[in-house]
Amino acid sequence: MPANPPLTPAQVQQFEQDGYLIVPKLFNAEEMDVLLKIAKADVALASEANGRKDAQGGVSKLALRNDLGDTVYAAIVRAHRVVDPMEQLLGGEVYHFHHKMMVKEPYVGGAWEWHQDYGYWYKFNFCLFPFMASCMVAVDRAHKGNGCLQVLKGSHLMGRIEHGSAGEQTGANMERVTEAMKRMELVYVELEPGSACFFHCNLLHRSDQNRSPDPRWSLICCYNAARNNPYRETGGHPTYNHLERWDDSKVLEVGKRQLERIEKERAQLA
Ligand SMILES: O=C(O)CCC(=O)C(=O)O
Repeated sequence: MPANPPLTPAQVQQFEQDGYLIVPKLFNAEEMDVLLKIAKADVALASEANGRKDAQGGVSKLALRNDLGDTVYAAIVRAHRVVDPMEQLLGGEVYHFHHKMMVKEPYVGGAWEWHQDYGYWYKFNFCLFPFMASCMVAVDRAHKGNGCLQVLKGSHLMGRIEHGSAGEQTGANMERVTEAMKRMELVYVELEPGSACFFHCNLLHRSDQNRSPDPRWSLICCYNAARNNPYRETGGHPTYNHLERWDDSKVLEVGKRQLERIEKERAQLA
């Protein structure tokens, strides 16, 4: 598979200015189809996907993993087309911090409060610098109606804002967020399946409940710069570990193999 061209200087500049960059069609329809089939069949996903209730009773489910095995998730995390742009945007070698499948089911999928990822990664994961970013890959079409990601354009330039201490979903200091909202544009990151949004760890973001009949599944791959190794072991996300990169073609190759294994296991149980 021919390698994706590097990001252009204009794309890098856009990320630096806005705090995020959308890359359409980073993955193709067949790859997203395989990923979705695996995610749906994934027993581990069902047991790991814990629900987080939002203030209105909606439930945001996610399956978070710190490890990389012989799976389609790992093939995406390791793919040149994700890692290479990430290294361009973060200015050097990156390693895998974790990845998570975000599941917002029709009508019940929950909201996420305004936050910066670095609000948590600073506090709970002991990373000194905000040299961290995520790549959100839309598995289903993400739109305003099914609770797509919302970002405050340019808000990463504010630096880190205080966050509550009780874990995730405690959110960023709302006094700051309210002022930021008066000054910066709120953007609904609507994505077609396979398209991706790279976003900076200090970008303020949130999402609404899914009130639509459409599911909204997305895979978020998070990276830390190698030069930003946490200064303490956290028991949470990993410290620096060289990330082996795989050819982009591995997404389908590994994904199809995983799907075959799942189908074989199902047939044995039937
Ligand atoms: O999936 C979403 O809507 C939000 C996810 C998010 O905020 C996060 O993973 O930090």
